[in-house]
Amino acid sequence: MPCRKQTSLVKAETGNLCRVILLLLLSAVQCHANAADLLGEGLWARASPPGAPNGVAYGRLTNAGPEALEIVGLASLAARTVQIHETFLQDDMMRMRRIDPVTLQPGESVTLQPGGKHFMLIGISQPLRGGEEVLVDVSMASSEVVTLTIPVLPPGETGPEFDQ
Ligand SMILES: [Cu+2]
Repeated sequence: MPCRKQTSLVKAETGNLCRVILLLLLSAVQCHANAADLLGEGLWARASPPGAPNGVAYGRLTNAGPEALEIVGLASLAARTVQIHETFLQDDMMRMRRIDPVTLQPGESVTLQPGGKHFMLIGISQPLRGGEEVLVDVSMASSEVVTLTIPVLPPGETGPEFDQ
């Protein structure tokens, strides 16, 4: 609710015009797309087999705020490149392709789960081990960044399933 807090501050400062304008500017920046409005649920990463070049992670991302959020970039110290992929069938082969940037309207979610969309951690710097965590920075078009903390599950374990 940071937008509402800013609005009430503006009202309290009506005696000082400069202050009001400054607060309005701050309020406009914060309300445009509050990074905290991106909610990650049921996040998990697969433990990677020895020697695997890439890792994969899942979970649900929801825009819990009042403005559209555009995810324009992903990054992690754990991998050279992070992308959001979808899986599709072509000529009887499962293939994947990059789908970010992704725009989420207010209340909209994107669900990443095995067999479908996923975070692709390309060029992992070391194997993803169960019990560890991967941090993924998600950049918005507003240039705000949300850091997702993604636990790595032990081999063979999977995270929660979501209805699509
Ligand atoms: Cu992929």
